[in-house]
Amino acid sequence: MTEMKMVFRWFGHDDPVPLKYINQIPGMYGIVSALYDIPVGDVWPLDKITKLKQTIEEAGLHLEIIESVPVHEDIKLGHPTRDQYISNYQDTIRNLAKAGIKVICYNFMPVFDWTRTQLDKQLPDGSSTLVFYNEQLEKLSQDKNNLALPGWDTSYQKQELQALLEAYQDKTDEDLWASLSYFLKAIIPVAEECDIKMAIHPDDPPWSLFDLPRIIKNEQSLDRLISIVDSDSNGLTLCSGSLGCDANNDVIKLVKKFGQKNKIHFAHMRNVKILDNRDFEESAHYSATGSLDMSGILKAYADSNFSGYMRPDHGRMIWGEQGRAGYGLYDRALGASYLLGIWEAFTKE
Ligand SMILES: [Mn+2]
Repeated sequence: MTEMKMVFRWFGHDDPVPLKYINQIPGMYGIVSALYDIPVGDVWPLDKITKLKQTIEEAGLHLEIIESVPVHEDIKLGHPTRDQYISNYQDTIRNLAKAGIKVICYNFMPVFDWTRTQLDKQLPDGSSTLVFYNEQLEKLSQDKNNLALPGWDTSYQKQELQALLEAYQDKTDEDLWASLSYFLKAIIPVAEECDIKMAIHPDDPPWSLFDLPRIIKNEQSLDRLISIVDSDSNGLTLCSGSLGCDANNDVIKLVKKFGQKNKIHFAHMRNVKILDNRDFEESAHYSATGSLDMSGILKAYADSNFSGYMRPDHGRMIWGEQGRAGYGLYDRALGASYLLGIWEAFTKE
């Protein structure tokens, strides 16, 4: 029986968390990372992928999974230029396979691939976390010409962002589905050939923002996604925190259903505290601190003999740690240990 592999997200040499510290977390199998200096849409060069893998292996960890290979906006918009970008994406898949990569996480969210309204909300215990408050969102989006979202302020030039938002103005959810379908029909056969599993990340949060179309948000959309191309290579990153901040999504049910079908290649484990009015706060992994039944979710994975990759998703900032919001060492390490402890209890022969 192959076993679940626990991995930790690492952002490369700029990441304040050293690889050797990650390797000291008990039970840590590997790293999930990406090449962060390649412009979106370009082919990832094999030598750079190999170098990243070497760096990680020298620290005693594996690199078998990538998060993410970003999808160029022209592909999502269905522009004629998409064919070149898709061809580049196919070459990136081939290069990643040559370096021994097994799973590629990606998403299909227009413009912003995650949205929070504050990244350092102080909790009563002195830790800080990422939150989504609709009252803050309204303030942030009052002036659509000056949209400045926490975490996105340096990703786009103002005019570039404006042009992009305009390009999506008349795009519907069905248009985005058509673009996703076109993309999958082109890349899944290549992924199959290379024995790579594609794993789409759900929208975060799983509803539309700023009138942008958003389509990967619930059970029906996951059903529709896997029906576009029937292949083991066309699968999911099941993010408990992204799907779980919509109380209508039953994460345990989703894991059971798509786990049985062998469609979940990557499990993101994160707890979230759902508040009124669709507000939410990211909480510690421990079930009682949020709204999700984390051991129930792990039980569903264990029952489906899950043998893919799992990572503790975001963590709070605790013990005075400074760093990348959501991606400190301490709280994610606690999360990994908590998850591995429950996993052992469910799976030990
Ligand atoms: Mn996630």
